[in-house]
Amino acid sequence: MSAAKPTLDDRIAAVRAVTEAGAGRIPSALVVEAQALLTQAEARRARSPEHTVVGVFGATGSGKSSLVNALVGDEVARAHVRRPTTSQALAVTWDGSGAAELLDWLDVRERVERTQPIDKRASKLVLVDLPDVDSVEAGNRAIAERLATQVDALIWVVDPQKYADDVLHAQFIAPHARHAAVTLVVLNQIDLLTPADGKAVVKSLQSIIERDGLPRARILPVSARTLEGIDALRSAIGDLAASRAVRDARLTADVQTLAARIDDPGVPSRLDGKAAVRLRNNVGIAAGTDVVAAAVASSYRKRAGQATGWPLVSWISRLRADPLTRLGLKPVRRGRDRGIDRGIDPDVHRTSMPLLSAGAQARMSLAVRTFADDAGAGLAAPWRLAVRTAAEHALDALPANLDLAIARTSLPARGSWWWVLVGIVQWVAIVAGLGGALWLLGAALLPSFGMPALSIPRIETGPLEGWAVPTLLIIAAVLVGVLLGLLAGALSALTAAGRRRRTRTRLLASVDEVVQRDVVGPVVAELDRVRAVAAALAVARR
Ligand SMILES: Nc1nc2c(ncn2[C@@H]2O[C@H](COP(=O)(O)OP(=O)(O)OP(=O)(O)O)[C@@H](O)[C@H]2O)c(=O)[nH]1
Ligand SMILES: [Mg+2]
Repeated sequence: MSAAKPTLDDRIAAVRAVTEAGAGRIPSALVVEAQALLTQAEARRARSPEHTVVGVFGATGSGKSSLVNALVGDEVARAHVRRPTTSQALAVTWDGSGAAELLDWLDVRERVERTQPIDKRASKLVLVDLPDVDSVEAGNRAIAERLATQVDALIWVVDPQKYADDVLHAQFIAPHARHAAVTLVVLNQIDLLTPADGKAVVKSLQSIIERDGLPRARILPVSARTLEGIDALRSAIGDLAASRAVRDARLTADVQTLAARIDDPGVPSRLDGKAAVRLRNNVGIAAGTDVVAAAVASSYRKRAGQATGWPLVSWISRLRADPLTRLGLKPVRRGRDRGIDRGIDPDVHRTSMPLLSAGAQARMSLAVRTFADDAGAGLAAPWRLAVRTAAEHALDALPANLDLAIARTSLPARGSWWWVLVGIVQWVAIVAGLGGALWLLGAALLPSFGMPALSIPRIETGPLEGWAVPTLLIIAAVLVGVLLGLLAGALSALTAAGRRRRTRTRLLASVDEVVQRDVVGPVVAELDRVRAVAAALAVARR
């Protein structure tokens, strides 16, 4: 950990970050408390930062009001044997009207002003006498409890009879243990004890206070009646008033206490690239990337067959619908370029791929949930849930978005340059074959119509010696047609396989874009939130 402690400003900023990034993930009651604390911190810091408000708290009859009078050296507060006596907070100031706004905010109406500070460093002190914290009067208790959360420093006043009172310690002193640095514990009425008893009570009180969680809190034995120990108390209050850190210490402790009550979100595991690739592949399969890739390949083979097959039979395959058209991915003619048109109005041009089957839908959900759960492993339950929700949120729109992405992907559906060549050769062969046939037919039939006979030349040398040229023409035409058909078929199968791979790659890239935007992005954002909250909590707690 770095050496420098965070400033109060850092801590307040951290709490703000926690409430903002943690909303919906941190129990809302805690968020509300944090917001209230921020409001309070801002309010206190905006008012008289040079004043130190010290509140005098304790059970009824412990002598709070008497103590305030003893400190001030004047009867400013009403002390009485009647219980409870004080029912309103009373502030003593030594600073004219300087603290008025602060006292308005504290809602302390009764105010008295004196000119002689109780300690030379205490001119900016605001000493507040309070009603009893454990009062039978609910109103008294409420005032004391409220001010205990607002004052900069606390003085707990106990007396020899009730110094060990359980309720006082458990319900009032212990909950403010975090404020030990700005807390004084005063054992009043020591005039009622022998010096030896006084020592024993201080010792006993010390151990109780330690148990309350304030091991270093100072215990000051005093008597408001005989004024024993009052100077030491004045000087201790002077220490508090002189320290600029006191006001910050109180708010710092409040921030620390609150931050400690907020559960750690946990440490997000690093999102590994393989998980995103698995997600993309599974979502891609569910969305039909393989189906489209297969359709691109078979569309290519079909059109290649039409263009390069033996023309006398290849027309038959025209009767079959193009596999891409069947998916709503239409190969369109643009100039000489046969390809899938890009930038078709996406609202009009949708693929007519069947809506996701139940199986595909299940596969997609499983892929998304697995990804989210892997990403959220290591997080506390509410954060794991938030990661899952972020990913699941995408599931509603995912099929439509993927459909659109697939429809918009430019597919390698163009024909090949060699189709035309092969097509021309096929037709030349047909014409040559037909020529040979007509030749033979003419030679056979013309004499019977009284026309001059057609001569039929024959090959005179070589292995084909004796074969009639028209016959050879026919045989060559058929051979060329069949062989060329076979060759073109093999070539188109090879090309189609390549197209299939390329289609798959392109579609997966499109799917990846959607998956990154709809699923990975929100999950990463949630993990960033976790890190932000964890870091802010660490600052607020330190
Ligand atoms: N012997 C003795 N009596 C004290 C001392 N301090 C206060 N008393 C008496 O204790 C009684 C209660 O004193 P208060 O000052 O009114 O007590 P408080 O804590 O302000 O009481 P509430 O306002 O009711 O909460 C009074 O009768 C005081 O005279 C002290 O140091 N020694
Ligand atoms: Mg009183």
